[in-house]
Amino acid sequence: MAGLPNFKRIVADSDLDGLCAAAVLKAANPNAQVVFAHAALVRSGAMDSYIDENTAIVDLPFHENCGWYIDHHQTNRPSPKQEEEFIARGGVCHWEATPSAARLAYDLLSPVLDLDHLNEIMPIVDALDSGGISKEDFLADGKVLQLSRSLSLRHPEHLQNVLNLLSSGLSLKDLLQDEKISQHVDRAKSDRILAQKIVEENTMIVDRLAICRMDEKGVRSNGYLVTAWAGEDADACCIIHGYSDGAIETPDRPALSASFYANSFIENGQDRYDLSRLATSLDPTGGGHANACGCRVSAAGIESDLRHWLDIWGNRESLLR
Ligand SMILES: [Mn+2]
Repeated sequence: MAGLPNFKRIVADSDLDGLCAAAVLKAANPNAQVVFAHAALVRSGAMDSYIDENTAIVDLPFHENCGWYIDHHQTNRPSPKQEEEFIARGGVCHWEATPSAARLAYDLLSPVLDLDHLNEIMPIVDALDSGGISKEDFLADGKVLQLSRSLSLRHPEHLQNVLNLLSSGLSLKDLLQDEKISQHVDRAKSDRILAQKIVEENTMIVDRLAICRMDEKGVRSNGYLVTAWAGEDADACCIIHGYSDGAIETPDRPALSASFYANSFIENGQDRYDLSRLATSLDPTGGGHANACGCRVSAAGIESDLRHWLDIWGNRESLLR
């Protein structure tokens, strides 16, 4: 790999984007160990012992101790000073505003590596990670959307299985026919039916913001499920997940968190407001993309945080433009 850094370990986000980015890197170095995480775990320091100069970090917040940083989230981008210091001590930084981190990794490695088996999944990863899924495709809930929802730190063996199959050159079609994979894909399909019901029963629209309370429920939803339900009546949604007695280290009982998503199903819905200002207004470790981001719920609690976010939202034309 001329010009690209060596790495022995990959720390990647545990969604379809992070997994595909890790599959690209692992195709270049099949012996690399892949550790899946999520943004809050990196920001809390819980991943520190996995991160050194031989670690590539993809689709996650910047960490100065890694050797290779690959990401596309606006709020994760190291400052010019951070980047300078990082490079001075031998780090390699690839930050680009690509639709997905997997796309960035693919663009970096496809000149030196045969990645043709990923050609079919890449456009779907891009669309899923940047709000580019059409309402029609979302409602059709195809196998790749189901696969993407099946990926979670709650099922680490499934993450490693999909990763190994993808990085070893299996086509998307063959991957989806694998029996073990199918079981997880089917689980994601039926989970969505349950999540849909919870969204319908626990979402209210306040001032064109759809607020969905999935806390204490053990079910998760992405933004698409809520914005599809809200239709033309909301510009964005806020989803509360987790448990009041949860912790970020326990995937089965996560801490309370809020996710903000623009309504990508309405015209110009994607780039109307910078929602990351909501995600960082109470939690300095919050962030992500302007149209998809998240943060922890503060010690003040859900009701208090929601009032704060709704105050900002009420002034969105001046504060979030
Ligand atoms: Mn991503």
